[in-house]
Amino acid sequence: MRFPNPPTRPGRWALAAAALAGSCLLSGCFWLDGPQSTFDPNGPVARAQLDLFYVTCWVTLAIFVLVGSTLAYAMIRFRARSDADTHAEPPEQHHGNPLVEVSLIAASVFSLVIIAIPTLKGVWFSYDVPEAERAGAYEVTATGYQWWFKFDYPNEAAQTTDAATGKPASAHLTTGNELVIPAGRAVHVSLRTVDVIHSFWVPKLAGKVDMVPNRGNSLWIKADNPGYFWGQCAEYCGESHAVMRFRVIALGPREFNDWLNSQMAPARSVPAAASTGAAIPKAQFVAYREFRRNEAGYTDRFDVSPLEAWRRQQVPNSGEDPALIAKGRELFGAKTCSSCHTIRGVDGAVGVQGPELTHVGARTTIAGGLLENNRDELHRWIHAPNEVKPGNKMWVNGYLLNNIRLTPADEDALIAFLESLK
Ligand code: HEC
Ligand SMILES: [Cu+2]
Repeated sequence: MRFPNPPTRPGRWALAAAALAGSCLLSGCFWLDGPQSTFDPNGPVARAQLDLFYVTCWVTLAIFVLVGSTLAYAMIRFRARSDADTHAEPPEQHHGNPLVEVSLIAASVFSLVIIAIPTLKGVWFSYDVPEAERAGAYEVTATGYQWWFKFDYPNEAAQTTDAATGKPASAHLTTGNELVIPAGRAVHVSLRTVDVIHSFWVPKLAGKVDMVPNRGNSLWIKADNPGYFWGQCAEYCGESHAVMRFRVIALGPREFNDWLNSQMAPARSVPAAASTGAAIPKAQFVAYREFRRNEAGYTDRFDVSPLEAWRRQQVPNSGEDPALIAKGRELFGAKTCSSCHTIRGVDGAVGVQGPELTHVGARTTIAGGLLENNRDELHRWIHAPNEVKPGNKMWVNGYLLNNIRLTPADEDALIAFLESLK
């Protein structure tokens, strides 16, 4: 039997392209500290998962090197060296070698066991807070909504007023889109959803766990140190899934307590006074730039040190205009914003369709972590939520259904009010 001529060798260009693609891939591996990188763990759960990843990686790398070098050896050693070789009869064929086969099976089983033991340990470890830390664990509940996260603190009371009687009452503390936790302490997070399946993922603290309707999943996280961590819904959940994000802010014990105390208080109320006029230059939004949908909005200042940005955000802004704020407070009811948003301490603002806004001014981001919480981005959001985040419920069930129309003056007032809610 004669063999046909071998196919032509891959061209030099193809080789060069493959080398280029390979080195691009490799160089990508050197930037491993991005805000959502799992290679830069900041807590024991994420670290355990990364260690497991490395075990798997090394075992498979060893297999790759073994198989790859055997293949390379066979290809080079037994290649056709001359035209006569190419057309020669194939050598005598063998079939089966019990020793080789049994040892290959044994080697595979061995590799799988090496991977399986730490995997099972890791599954157990990340499933629930370890026994030793359970007593001191902090409890929160995260609930997925299309397309934002609600965070409840079931053990923290928040001051509010009873809607029916107007008397002071208390509810548990609720926030949205930014989960503030104590650093250095295990936090047990119960996972819920009100609509479809979402997935809770803070890459630097722990792997993903799904939020499934009618199923009580949970996970635990622990931040080694105070820090600011990016989170993301990791299960496709509709139109704006890609921008369904959140933040986790871990604080030292004292700072965490201060934060809790300020959150429990009802919304900050700025005493009514005559307009200072100077606060907001009126034509501020005339030259408003166009954004593409889903385009994140952050200033450079924010990115450099988000935890510092978070701290700056806790303090009331200078140059507030009390009259403008008072007008915004009124518009919040008049424009039906209050039917979807709770602001403890503001009459009638008891809605629960949207994130709780009692202290929204003290958050660093809005709209599910898509936009930095500043005047421009607040404007961008309340001016045309649909242009920012397609299909979001504030637009569909609010602006469209309630026919909400805001004049530039309304927007100024609402923004001043929202920014005052520290
Ligand atoms: C139909 C219910 C509804 C109405 C009415 C409504 N909102 Fe919202 N709002 C939402 C929802 C839902 C979100 C979360 C959207 C998302 O991120 O996907 C939201 C988000 C927000 C946010 C960002 C909060 C955060 O932490 O991300 C602000 C600020 C806000 N709304 C202000 C307003 C104002 C001001 C009005 C009135 C002009 C208003 N909303 C009317 C439902 C509503
Ligand atoms: Cu989601």
